[in-house]
Amino acid sequence: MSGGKVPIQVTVTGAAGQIGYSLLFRIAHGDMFGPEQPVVLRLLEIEPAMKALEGVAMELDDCAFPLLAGMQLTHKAEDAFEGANWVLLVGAAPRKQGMERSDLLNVNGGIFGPQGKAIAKKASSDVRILVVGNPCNTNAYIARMNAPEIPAERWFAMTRLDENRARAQIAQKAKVPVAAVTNIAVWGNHSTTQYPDAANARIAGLPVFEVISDHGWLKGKFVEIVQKRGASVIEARGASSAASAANAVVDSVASIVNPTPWGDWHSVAVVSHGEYSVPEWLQFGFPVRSNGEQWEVVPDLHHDDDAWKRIRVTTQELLQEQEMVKELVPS
Ligand code: NAX
Repeated sequence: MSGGKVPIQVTVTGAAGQIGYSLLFRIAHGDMFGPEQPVVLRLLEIEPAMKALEGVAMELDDCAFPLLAGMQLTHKAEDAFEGANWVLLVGAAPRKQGMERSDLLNVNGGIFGPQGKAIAKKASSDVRILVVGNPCNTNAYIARMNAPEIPAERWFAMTRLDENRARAQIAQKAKVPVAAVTNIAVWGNHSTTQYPDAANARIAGLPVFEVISDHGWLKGKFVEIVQKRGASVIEARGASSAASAANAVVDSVASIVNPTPWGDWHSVAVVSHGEYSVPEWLQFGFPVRSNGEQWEVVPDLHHDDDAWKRIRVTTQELLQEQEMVKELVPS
């Protein structure tokens, strides 16, 4: 039971979408902030989707979740962000046929710039934001740059689904339980240039390369499977990853607000302060550990030449994206 705790105000955008349909129920059940912590869900949708959102809210009511202390449904961004402690930016414009990456970036920039401003104006002074809507690294960069009042360290973009995908692949290859696989870092962009790093990962405390003898697989096929997993799910399911994405949102936030188990780390894209020679201000996927209040990029991990090459490729892609949206970012 909630034990008289003040509810956490959680804003979710794109709340009537497919990720929302899994995510809201997980949050209201207590999976994100724990079984003692009540939450208020502040749900933002575009106007045409409000009726669908009302249906989702009816289902949330019908779950009678003890931790769900209230819901607010709106199509007005400023109302949705009012007093928010956590903002989960899931809603985004989908990529349509024939759309270039630059078109997608510009359409979404039109959403994330104003949302950044509205968060800065309305959210709680301790607000933290996780961007899920794609292209999530650059959308986070756009929103963050439009909200200079909010410390840059409070902005996150989601690479956790990639981490979880990598964990499952390594566990299956090594024939061990997923819980034995730790220290997975996903470097760079949440895109097909991302670098899921098996070289620094561990199985029951041992380097993955000592446990899995097929190093060709670890350096080649494994990376490709993780990079293209989203497309494989679409091909099989006819729709993009939703429940697994919602699960990764829950994991991402829980890993930021709780101390990281000793020696481990998790993947999330954060503002670069030049770690591993990544240009400053990019929203870059790094291995991160948290003490529950603050986080840091895990320092001093070793990379071989191949890994550095991959990290440079994904960095280059993010720099190109940044260049494509420069008009959407105040100078
Ligand atoms: P859906 O298209 O099912 O839902 C998106 C919802 O956002 C829709 O209901 C739409 O009405 C709403 N929306 C659009 N513009 C909005 C705005 N300005 N304000 C509020 N709501 C708005 O997509 P879904 O499958 O839920 O995916 C959502 C986003 O997550 C997409 O951009 C998708 O690409 C991205 N993903 C990111 C992942 C990651 O790992 N970072 C993985 C999963 C997913 O692909």
